Amino acid sequence: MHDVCPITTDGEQLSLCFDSLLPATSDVTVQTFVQGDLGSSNEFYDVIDQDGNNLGQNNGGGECSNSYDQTDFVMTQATFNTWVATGFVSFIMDASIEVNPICLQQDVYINLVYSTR
Ligand SMILES: [Ca+2]
Ligand SMILES: [Ca+2]
Repeated sequence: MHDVCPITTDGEQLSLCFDSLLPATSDVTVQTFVQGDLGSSNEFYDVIDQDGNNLGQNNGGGECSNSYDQTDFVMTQATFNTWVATGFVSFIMDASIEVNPICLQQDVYINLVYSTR
């Protein structure tokens, strides 16, 4: 359950939106995956939730590595279900300005992992 979102400009903010989600019966693991221009300490993505909270960074992966680096965050069932009730759940993967579109494979995606019953 994910869309791959390519980065096309320096430091781009990539929006990832999920709809038609079932409410959670557990806390939710937000699995973020990144690949691309991420070889330096100043090259990373901030992960922003739809209330504008910064969940943390995914700064993993090598320079133009063609495999994804995964960083997980956890959000509470209650918060998640508040968002589901609005009809969608969205995140922003906010690239630092040092992340440039210079690699062959340079994109991000998010998986949401939780129980529904
Ligand atoms: Ca780099
Ligand atoms: Ca760079």
